[in-house]
Amino acid sequence: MSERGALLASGKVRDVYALDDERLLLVASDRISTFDVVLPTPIPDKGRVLTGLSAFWFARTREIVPNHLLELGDDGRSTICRRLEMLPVEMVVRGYLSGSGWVDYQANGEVCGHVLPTGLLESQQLPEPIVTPATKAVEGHDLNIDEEEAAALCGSDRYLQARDAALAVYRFAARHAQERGIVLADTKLELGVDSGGRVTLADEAVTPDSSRFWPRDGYRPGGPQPSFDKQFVRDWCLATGWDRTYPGPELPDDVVAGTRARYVEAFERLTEIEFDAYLADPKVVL
Ligand code: Q0Z
Repeated sequence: MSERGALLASGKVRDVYALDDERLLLVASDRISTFDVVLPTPIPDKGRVLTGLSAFWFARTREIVPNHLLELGDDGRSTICRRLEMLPVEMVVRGYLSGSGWVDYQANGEVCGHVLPTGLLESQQLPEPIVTPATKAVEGHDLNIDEEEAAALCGSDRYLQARDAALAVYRFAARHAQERGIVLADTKLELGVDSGGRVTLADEAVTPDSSRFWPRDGYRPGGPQPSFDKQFVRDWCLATGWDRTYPGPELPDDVVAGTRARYVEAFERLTEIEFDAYLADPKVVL
């Protein structure tokens, strides 16, 4: 992998380049965001943890859903992907009641048109996972929509295929994570359509940046749960008196090291592969 191609899109913590008409290069940085602000201090290897986890899930779910992954880079933080026609909605799969799902449930007992049982607690497991689509807003914040609106935007047949694919990936990953001590509360998946018309999983898959990972030990519904990866850095930032606006505080070495250790622990628990083995040869996750 030598040519990067032209920058196609830039996110808060990663970039996508166009290699040619059929292929993209995704590069994950070590930047970390909290409360929607990118902090000035990177977390070493965070981009590698996320790229490795994503590739791990793509490799393990390829029989369930086709995906865009073509090649994992030797640097451990870049992937070459099949260029797709992306669906205009993100698929959030929720197995637990948290974040905007909890906010919406408290307001009217529904989440994106899914009528839920009464009396559920914050962070409680739902009777069944639900798909709550969202439109991609230009700057960060996504707008939750119901499945009828999503079907209108995607075409109903495509929407139903994408919904089934997203649910299947969530169920696989949530069970895998649960068995390894991590609750996968929810995950945001992006799907597209390949040149043959197949609905295909794209972007990053089931990483801490696109999902809520909670430690299974200490999970207790009835309030918010600590984030497996970011709680440490969030708590430290707030303890400085930071008001959650740009710019965020610079992180001291011990907070950087502690946060890195949590990302690496999530990687190792989920993949059962030593992170050092991934650094030596990223293809071990495939
Ligand atoms: C995903 C994004 C990122 C910023 C474009 N396989 C694909 N085919 C077509 N388009 C995409 C993909 Cl992955 C695509 N994004 C989201 C990724 C930085 C925005 F790394 N943009």
